[in-house]
Formats: sequence, structure tokens, C-alpha cells
Amino acid sequence: MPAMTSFAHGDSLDPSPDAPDVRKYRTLFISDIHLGTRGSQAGALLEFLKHHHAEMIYLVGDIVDGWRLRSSWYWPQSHNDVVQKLLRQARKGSRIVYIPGNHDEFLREFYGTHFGGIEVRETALHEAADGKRYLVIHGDIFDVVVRHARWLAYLGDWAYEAALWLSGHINLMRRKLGFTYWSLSAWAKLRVKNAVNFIGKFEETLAAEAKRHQVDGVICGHIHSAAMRDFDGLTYINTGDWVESCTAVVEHEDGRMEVIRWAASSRLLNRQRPLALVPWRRRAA
Ligand SMILES: [Mn+2]
Repeated sequence: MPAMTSFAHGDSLDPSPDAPDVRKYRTLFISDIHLGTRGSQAGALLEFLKHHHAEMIYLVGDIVDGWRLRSSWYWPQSHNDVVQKLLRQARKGSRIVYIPGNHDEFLREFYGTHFGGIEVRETALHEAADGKRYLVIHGDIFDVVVRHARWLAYLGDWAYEAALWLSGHINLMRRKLGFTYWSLSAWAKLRVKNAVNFIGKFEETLAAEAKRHQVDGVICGHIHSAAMRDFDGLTYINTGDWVESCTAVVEHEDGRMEVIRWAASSRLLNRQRPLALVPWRRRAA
């Protein structure tokens, strides 16, 4: 294994999936990378991708931040490297499904198409190795439900459906009209007593959506808060983000789901130690 040091120095060579320092999973779920913004931890993600291999990868939205790119171009080499790495992985036979979020909604006009072997879809239904079925969705269209839950409950099912339909279209319209993106986090800080309250409501809403779809769980992103929780037998899983927390969700060969956090500080040079995986814990509010 002489190549270990070169990885740590940013060598762009891909280790083979069979290399001893590569962990293999059935499926990998990542979201909210926000390539094109200064906050994106593209370098950390690149290291992560070199050491975590999966036959199937879901990109669960906000991978590229089109809203920011429109106002000021920021595209360093590391951001390009992430894109290249994913395209290469697709070429080598991994199946990659890209589910656009609100920041990369320019891709929402391309549902059902492929680019470089990557499939663009609105949502996906993922069947895990243990037979459990998960709805995979970015989650931004539920912002409106979270914000207006009381009204929608009062007005009933049609209002709920209408709100979801509108949310799916509204940001696209805003973008075409040249407005800036409505910021969830800014709104949450202003309007909700605390972000934890908002996160809790979001999780509940998404779990309810899984129930509506008669599946076993939901895998989403959007709120930059990794989690794996049970709501009345429904599994809520959030992939987190690559801006602050550097988290991802993996499916093991037996169908077991796990949230993992990439700790950039633990270098990979010491092979005596396990890879830079640390037990994931919910961040303190
Ligand atoms: Mn989002």
C-alpha cells in the first residue's frame, strides 16, 4: 500500500474499490454539497469518495448551488474534481441517481434524462437489501407545509396537495423572474423560536410523507441536519450536508442504514487506526 501518502496530498488517482483502505457499501446517499459556494467542503468530500465505494449513489439535492453561481462565479479545482470523480464512478459502473434540490433546480427541467451516465429524477424509491422501501427526496417542497402546517390541516387534503404542487413550481418561477432564492435558514432564524423546533417539524412532515407513499421510510436532505429517527415505525433519515457537518448515509450489504461523519482531522496515514469514521452524534443545538 505505498500509495496511501499520495492520497493525502491530493493525488487525483482513484484507488481501486478493492483496495484495503476503501470501504464498500451497497448504497451511498449524499446531499447539500453546495458546489459553487465558498462554504462547500469539496476537498473533504473528495477524500471521502476515494475511501467509500458503492454500487449505487443517490445525490439527494443541492449538489451544485446554481443560485450562487448566477450572482458570482466561484468554481475552484476541488469542485471540479468532485464532479469528475462522480462522472468517473458512473463510467466505471456505479449507478448514480441525481435528485435535484432547490439550489440546483435548473436540473428540474431534465427529469428522466441522463448526463454522463447520471440519471436525473424528481424522487426515487429505493429498495434496501432487507426489503425495506424508502422514498428518496430532497425535501424543500415541504418547507411550505412546515411553515403553514396549522392552516393546511384546517383546510384539508386538497390544500396540502396544492401547497406541495405550488412549492414545486414556485422557486423555478422566482428564478426565471430573476428573484433571489428564498432562504430557509434565514427564515427559520427569524420566524421560528429556534431551529430545533423547525427541524423537528420538518422531520415529522417528511415521515408523514413516507406514510402517504406507503413506504417504510424517507431519505432526504435540505435542512443540513443529519439524523436517523423512528416515527411510529417509519424511518426518517437525513443525509446532512458537506458545508458544515460533512455527513453521509450508507446502506450496508444487509440493508442496515447508517449515518457517518467524515472527520477531516483524522488523517488516513495511520493504518493501525480505523478509517476516518467516527460515530455520528446529533449536533447539540
Ligand atoms: Mn435544499
